[in-house]
Amino acid sequence: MKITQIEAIPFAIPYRKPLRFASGEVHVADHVLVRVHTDEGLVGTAEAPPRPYTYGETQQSIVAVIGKVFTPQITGLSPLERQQVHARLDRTVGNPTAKAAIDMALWDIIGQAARMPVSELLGGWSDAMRVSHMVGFAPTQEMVAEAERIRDTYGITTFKVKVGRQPYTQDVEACRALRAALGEDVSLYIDGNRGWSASDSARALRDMVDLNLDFAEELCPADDVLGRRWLVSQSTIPFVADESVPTPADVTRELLAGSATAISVKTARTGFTASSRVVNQCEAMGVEVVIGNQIDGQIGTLCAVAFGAAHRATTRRAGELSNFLDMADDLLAEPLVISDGTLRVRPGTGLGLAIDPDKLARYRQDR
Ligand code: MUC
Ligand code: MG
Repeated sequence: MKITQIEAIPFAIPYRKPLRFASGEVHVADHVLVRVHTDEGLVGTAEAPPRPYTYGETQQSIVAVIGKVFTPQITGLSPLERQQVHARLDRTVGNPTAKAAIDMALWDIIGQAARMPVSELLGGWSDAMRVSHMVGFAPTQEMVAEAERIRDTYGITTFKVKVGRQPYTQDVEACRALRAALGEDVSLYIDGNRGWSASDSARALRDMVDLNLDFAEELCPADDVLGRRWLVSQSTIPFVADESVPTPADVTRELLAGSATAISVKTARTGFTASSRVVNQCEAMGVEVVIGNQIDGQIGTLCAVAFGAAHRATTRRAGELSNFLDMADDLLAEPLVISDGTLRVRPGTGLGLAIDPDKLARYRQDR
């Protein structure tokens, strides 16, 4: 079987409610649908979400690098020649979500060819994950109301609270109000998207010590090298690296440097192949992992749960799998459903992704 063509289709679906966080905000899911075609008629599907404030990619850059660079490099290879594929893609630096989408679409083809679910090929640990919901910036009472609505509607009991605003005390107040409203049985953790200085992060953690937070993620930039190590060395909870670890090598570097003590694994940026390496590295070093969300749509979320459910290490904590709930629509023919705080892997061969052609025609930006 040979790769014959890769489609990179830009589409745009508005958010009902924008997500705001310290490094940016999202109003429209302006993603790229990636479809890898083969000479045997199998088609693998995934999506790439441009996050310029995190990786520098844009919707146009993803379409361009796939069309002009990656397609000619891997056309003619078999989807099973994964080491060859990655050696060729890695001749180009950066472009993580474009590479990850191709990787996941190739796994979708491999699953279909083997007539096996990709999640079972990846590890087969379980068929579902508990879901963690991200609460973005808003006035405190709106953040509380949002978390209560998500808990009451979907049974979700783990929340990642976006922090990193100035002054830091408004985020402390929001976290305190969330803990008071939701009670002790709910899991809470925070993500600063590099918004605070190391010293404000230390003050905020001290002020929230009684809130029983599970994790603190990217409170200050890893590029504030010594400040970040100083902060992590005094944190009493695991300190998660997210945007500072876009590659497996970055994971090693940040852990060995003492700049992080846990890792966010995002299939949107490391696909399935490199995400497996990250999880293996972390397990070997005794470091906790969390399945993160790149503000994925339903296609990306289905990829994230297929990977997260497949591994023992990634099912220990709830995975961030609910950002799609805020989108006005999506491309999947059969929408994802979160119930009892859980999202199931889609049964069937490959990733079990079917695109609604009418929705794709409505939302695509290239016609
Ligand atoms: C997150 O965990 O940070 C926001 C920016 C980004 O790169 O990912 C999202 C969520
Ligand atoms: Mg993060």
